[in-house]
Amino acid sequence: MTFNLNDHPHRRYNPLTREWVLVSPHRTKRPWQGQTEEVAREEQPRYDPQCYLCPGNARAGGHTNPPYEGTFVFDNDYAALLPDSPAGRSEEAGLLVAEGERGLCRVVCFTPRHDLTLSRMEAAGIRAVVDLWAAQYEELGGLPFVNHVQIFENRGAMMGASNPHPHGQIWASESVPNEAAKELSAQGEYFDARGRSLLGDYLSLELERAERVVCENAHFVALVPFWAVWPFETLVVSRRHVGGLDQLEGAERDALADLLRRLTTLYDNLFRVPFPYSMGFHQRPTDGREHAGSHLHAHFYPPLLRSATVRKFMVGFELLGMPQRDLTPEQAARRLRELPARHYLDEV
Ligand code: H2U
Ligand code: ZN
Repeated sequence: MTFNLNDHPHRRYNPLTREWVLVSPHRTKRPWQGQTEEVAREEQPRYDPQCYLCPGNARAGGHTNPPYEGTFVFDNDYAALLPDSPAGRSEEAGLLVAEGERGLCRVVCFTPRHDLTLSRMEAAGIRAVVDLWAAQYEELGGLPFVNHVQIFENRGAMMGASNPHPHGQIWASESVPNEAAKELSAQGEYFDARGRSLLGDYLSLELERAERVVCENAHFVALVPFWAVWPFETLVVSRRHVGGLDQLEGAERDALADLLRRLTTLYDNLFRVPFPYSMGFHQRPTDGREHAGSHLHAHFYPPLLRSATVRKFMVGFELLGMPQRDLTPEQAARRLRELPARHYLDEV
């Protein structure tokens, strides 16, 4: 028997995090009698008087949202990081180590419409969100104590989103968080050794092979990475090697908006439900250093596995050993790629 990736258990290397994922393609047909999930399918109203994100409504702590008409950003009323907390460090025997961490948390409303999602917004509306993300990255990253800006969206109750109103979060911190730090050091070492972007080279390979590409346009590509952990995980990569959203030209920002709309539409169409996920951007740190190897990208981590009711869990071997998947990244990419481009809710 000769080893092949479609039939035999193997592990795949993630050059961004330098970690491995176990792939067990022979196992996709196993039965499921465990927990099933409920994805909310009911239609939302355009305005919800109970929603703390809708225009004009009350939030926690006595704040009232303005009657905003486009995007809207505010300081998180329950921020995990605070700008004025004291600096400091404690250490005992190299085993009890702690450091003060300053920062800021914000909430971003994508649109005043309570009933929309990125997948169902107009391209111009998503472009406004891209512009806001870029401006926030610059503003927060420009603060002297902020060295990293994490922009993300939790979508769907299954992923911990507290509200269906289309929104995301931004956490700006003093230190570079673990996931970003791992990817940054791998990209930096690759760039120092070869003078090229790790993700740029990876993207060229994927475009040549095409089997893991989901959708693309003139400036961005969405693909299921060779080392994906989540069943329908994707990576969105800019064709041009830039370090952050702030460095994107107008046409590239439009292209990112287009790609986000198309990708999230494919996701919704997969099981014909508002597809839950956590997504977020990795950009260069804002510590004033160059970070020449850092290449702008977004990760989408969706939990659903084979239907709207069966999700992947990260337990057992995955918690104690390493992540594992059954469906191959190639199968996942093909399924997403072959879905209709039109959103299922817009069918006539
Ligand atoms: P999530 O849906 O991803 O949890 O984001 C919503 C955020 O909104 C959450 O972090 C904040 C929560 O702290 N929030 C406010 O800032 N004000 C409120 O009145 C309610 C929720
Ligand atoms: Zn709302």
